[in-house]
Amino acid sequence: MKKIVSTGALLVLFSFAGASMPALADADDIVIDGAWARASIGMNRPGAAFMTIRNTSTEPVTLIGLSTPLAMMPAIHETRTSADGVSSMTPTDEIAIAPGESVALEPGGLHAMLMQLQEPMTEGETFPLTLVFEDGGEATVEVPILGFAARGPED
Ligand SMILES: [Cu+2]
Repeated sequence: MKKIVSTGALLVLFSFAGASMPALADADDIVIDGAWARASIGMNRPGAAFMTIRNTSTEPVTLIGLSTPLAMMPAIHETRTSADGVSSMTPTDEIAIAPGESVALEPGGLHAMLMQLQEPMTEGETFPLTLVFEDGGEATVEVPILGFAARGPED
């Protein structure tokens, strides 16, 4: 996991000012495990990324968005399969994660949909994906791109 955003200095300022500001969710509170994505066939179809997001803080956090230089329109989606076996994807505006809990983004469920790819997703490469939280905190993970047929993260 790569820590890019740190709000530590900011928090010190707030505490000196005596503001009763809750701690921002940041790379220290959010642990991202097992991130992976599948290689794409060209750029016309969206890609998808998967991971487990763990909230190690004592406050609930809410994931509200994604950003990555790889895709113009990244979004959180959920795949649902109806009783008659038809799967469909719907955008999910937010994912609340309770203190100490984790949420799995995995094939057939929640996933990071990467729409409008800016370049093909090539096996063996990685790309940064930033998770944006409701309180303004962010956590960035470097996502490895696995093969077309990958079904889970590499060990
Ligand atoms: Cu999707």
